[in-house]
Amino acid sequence: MERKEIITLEEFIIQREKAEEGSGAFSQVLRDIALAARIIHFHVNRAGLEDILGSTGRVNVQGEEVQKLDEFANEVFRKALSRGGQVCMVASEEDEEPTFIENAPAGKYIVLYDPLDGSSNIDVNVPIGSIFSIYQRKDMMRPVQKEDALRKGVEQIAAGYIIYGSSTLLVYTAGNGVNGFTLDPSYGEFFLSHPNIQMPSKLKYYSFNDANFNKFSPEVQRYIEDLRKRAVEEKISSRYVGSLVADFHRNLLKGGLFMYPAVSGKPKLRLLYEANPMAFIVEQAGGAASDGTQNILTIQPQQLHQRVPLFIGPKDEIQKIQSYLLTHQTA
Ligand code: P6P
Repeated sequence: MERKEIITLEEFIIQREKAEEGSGAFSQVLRDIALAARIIHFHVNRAGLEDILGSTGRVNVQGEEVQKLDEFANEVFRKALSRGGQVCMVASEEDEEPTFIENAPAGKYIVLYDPLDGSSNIDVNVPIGSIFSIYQRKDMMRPVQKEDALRKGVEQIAAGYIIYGSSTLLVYTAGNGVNGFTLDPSYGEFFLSHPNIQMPSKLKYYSFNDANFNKFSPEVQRYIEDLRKRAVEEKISSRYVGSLVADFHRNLLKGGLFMYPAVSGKPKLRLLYEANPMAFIVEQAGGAASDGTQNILTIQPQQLHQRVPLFIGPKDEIQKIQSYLLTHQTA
């Protein structure tokens, strides 16, 4: 049997840096993220053992109860990205305002992240994840400012997530395909396990919170009713664990549609550090992402914590959804 080439994340990063004649600055940002992932992996896997479960009693900018692990993961990302000297500003789902990195005012990169998404699943052992989005600073001639984070998703230079599940996987794209790396905790090393991920074009799963059905727009309801009929003939199953990274990762590998439409007209998921990174990844894997009427990556953000409806999956399915919804301006 042909022996699979074993390549570490570090070797992969160096290969890509050489191929693209990079300076090494972007590679350092990826290393910083991989370090954060290893630290968070360790604590997520011990969460049940350490007195880290349960809430801090604090509430974050989204009005959600902050779990101790959320707060910890937020600190880990900020410290890891500060150490490398390449990142001048970070913005987190957990923080109202961005953080300007003192020791890297000349850093070329801006990183937006959700340090631990799906945190309501921490206590029940459902996979959770970290999501990140990387931009290059537009103007190096002036100090970086908050508005430099309000960029269209199409300007991302890289995006990825870490899923802390049956194993810990780091999946990312830098605009040249999507690759997945599995952490071997005994070595503390990520190994290339999912080269050049492509989303199957056939729908095997659909994922949405059915409890919200009566609060979706009539057009979304009509699409879902027709999808349910197709499910029988096309052998499509419903799968929804309430953790975006887990639901998205399964759909990316197996072929599935994830949707979080506006509920009573209100969208939930965040544009900058949930929808945009997943949209970049899915496009690189042959899929598509929309807010119901336009490509997620073309939306011009107005605020840091802006929310959008999200429909993400195989290209044909997203086009079908847009044909249902374009007759009505809200999704
Ligand atoms: P609901 C988790 O809080 C999250 O932001 C995503 O990870 C997940 O897809 C969604 O919200 C789940 O929301 O309303 O179905 O519990």
